[in-house]
Amino acid sequence: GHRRKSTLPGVREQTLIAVKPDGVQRRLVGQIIQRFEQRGFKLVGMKMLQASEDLLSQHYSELRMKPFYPSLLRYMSSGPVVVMVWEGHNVVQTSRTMVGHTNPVEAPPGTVRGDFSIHVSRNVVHASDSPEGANREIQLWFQGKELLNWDCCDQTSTYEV
Ligand code: IDP
Repeated sequence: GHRRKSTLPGVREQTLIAVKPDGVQRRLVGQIIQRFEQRGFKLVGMKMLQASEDLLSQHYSELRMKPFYPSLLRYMSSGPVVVMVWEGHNVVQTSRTMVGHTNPVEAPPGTVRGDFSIHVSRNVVHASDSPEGANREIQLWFQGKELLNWDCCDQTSTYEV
């Protein structure tokens, strides 16, 4: 019979993608959204905000002992960011590949960082690095009601359902 929901494992996986203040300043928001749309992922949440140091210290808690941590928080709170939740099969791993290495020197052309950035301190975009990290970050940045559960009309062209 007709099944509305896909049965493929991992199709409901979600990740947090953020256009950092340098990406917003440089008007790269549209191009970054376009890459995730054209790949086939589904946007389920998005907002623009200027992040507080408190939020950022929770987001980057694992980096608090790094020498670049104070300047990282200053940079990330310097202006608006656009945070998004993208959903789809293997979205965490695939979006890390699309974003490229943390240091743009190591990020190949075709990746967001490899196409739009030069230096690790201004690398344009954030992408969660594991499904567990993604869930933690999504809960930190979004309230449950800000995430939409909707059916994309091209579902059967994106997945074998
Ligand atoms: P990721 O963003 O690729 O997951 P992380 O190691 O989690 O990389 O670092 C978080 C962010 O901290 C990086 O995206 C970058 O903005 C910044 N960062 C990492 N390493 C350095 C550094 O050596 N100098 C300055 N900033 C750094």
